[in-house]
Amino acid sequence: MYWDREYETMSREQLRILQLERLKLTIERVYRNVPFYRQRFIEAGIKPSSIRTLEDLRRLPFTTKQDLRDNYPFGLFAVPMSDVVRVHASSGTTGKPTVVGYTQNDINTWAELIARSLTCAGATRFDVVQNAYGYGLFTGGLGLHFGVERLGATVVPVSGGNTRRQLMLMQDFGTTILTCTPSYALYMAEEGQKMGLDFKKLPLKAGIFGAEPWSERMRQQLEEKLDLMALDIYGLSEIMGPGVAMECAAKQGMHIWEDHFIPEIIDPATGEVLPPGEQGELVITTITKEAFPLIRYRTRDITRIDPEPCSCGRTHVRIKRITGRSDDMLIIRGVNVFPSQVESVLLEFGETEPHYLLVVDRKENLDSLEIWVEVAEHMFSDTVRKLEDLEYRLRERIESVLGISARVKLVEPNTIPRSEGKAKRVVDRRQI
Ligand code: ADP
Ligand code: K
Ligand code: ZN
Repeated sequence: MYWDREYETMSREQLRILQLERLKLTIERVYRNVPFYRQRFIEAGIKPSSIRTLEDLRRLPFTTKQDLRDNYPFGLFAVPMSDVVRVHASSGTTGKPTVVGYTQNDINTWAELIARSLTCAGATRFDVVQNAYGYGLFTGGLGLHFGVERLGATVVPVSGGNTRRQLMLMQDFGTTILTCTPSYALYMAEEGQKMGLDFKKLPLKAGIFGAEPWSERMRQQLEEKLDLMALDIYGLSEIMGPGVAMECAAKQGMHIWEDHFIPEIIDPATGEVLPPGEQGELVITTITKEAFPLIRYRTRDITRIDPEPCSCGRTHVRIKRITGRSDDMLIIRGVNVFPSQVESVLLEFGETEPHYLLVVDRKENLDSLEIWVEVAEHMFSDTVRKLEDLEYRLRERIESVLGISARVKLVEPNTIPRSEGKAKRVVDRRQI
């Protein structure tokens, strides 16, 4: 029932003692090894010895995605590169990704936390886990992968896409647990239905879905169509990757693994820490990471903390479903997309007007992205060939910068509605 009973059910009192001990070590480590943090702490008049209680955490400055970008690629690493055994990366805001690193101990911790998370879904070494999160620089695929192996279950590293093959393997290998984005799971369910597949006859028992926001309505649909228990998993590369928090069978929010992470909820406008239970931006401090510790990292994810004891017996607090973002990041097919990335591509080309619009939609549970771009009048009087050529080049470039495919639609000047205040760059038609 638990992967790590001692830590998962530790008393709140003991947990706080452990957190403080680990926090102090982390603060000492970053002060010693990361010039960025030493500088920040000195500016704030803080020495490692100033941190005496958990409440003292509030005195430390936040770390933001911008700080990661300013220190691209390895500037915030707290160990020499010879101790870094892996890097991952996720979208940055201007085309440069956010790079994160792991020591061997970090990889071990991650595998442990995934094994813990899988156990929340009832997984054991007898399970066959079809891992349809993307493999590669993104943390989803490899993150889950190592945890499944740690648990001793069988991992099928199929990665995302190729739905027919997914469905074939699911039947042939007797997949019992499916891991992917919730929208892709729904898409698979519907493709399966079309092919006449009866999911009730398959041994599927749980789905571990995350990397994008979803809803209770989607949970119901997934559970009905796939005939499994659908659970939410949360994470972000900066903090570790998937498995920072995981829902248990009580389905009342995701236990955030507090022996490794300290969560806070702040008012995104003022930075004030909010009282327990209030909704705001999630801020996380890592307290065991070696290669890439983060102090008070602003996730930009909006949620709230539920401190009530859970019926499963785990003592770690739960975060509720992520209801939105406090920045303009979009999540399309699980991939983080910033409108400013599209803008930077358009600037590179110089053949377009500075007016563009991202139209995001979801058809048959598959996200689509269409980018409308205004081009100069004369482009339309030129040969069609020229327009098609520009469309093609833009599409290729956007695909390589965003990491997902998009349709590019070139439109005449003044087609895209102008707004008085802040330009409206996104139309999101998805309903989840
Ligand atoms: P991942 O590979 O886990 O998606 P990224 O770093 O690419 O990691 O993306 C992290 C972001 O994805 C989070 O900050 C959050 O906005 C979103 N995300 C991850 N898991 C969930 C979830 N279960 N529900 C809602 N959003 C999520
Ligand atoms: K994501
Ligand atoms: Zn629980």
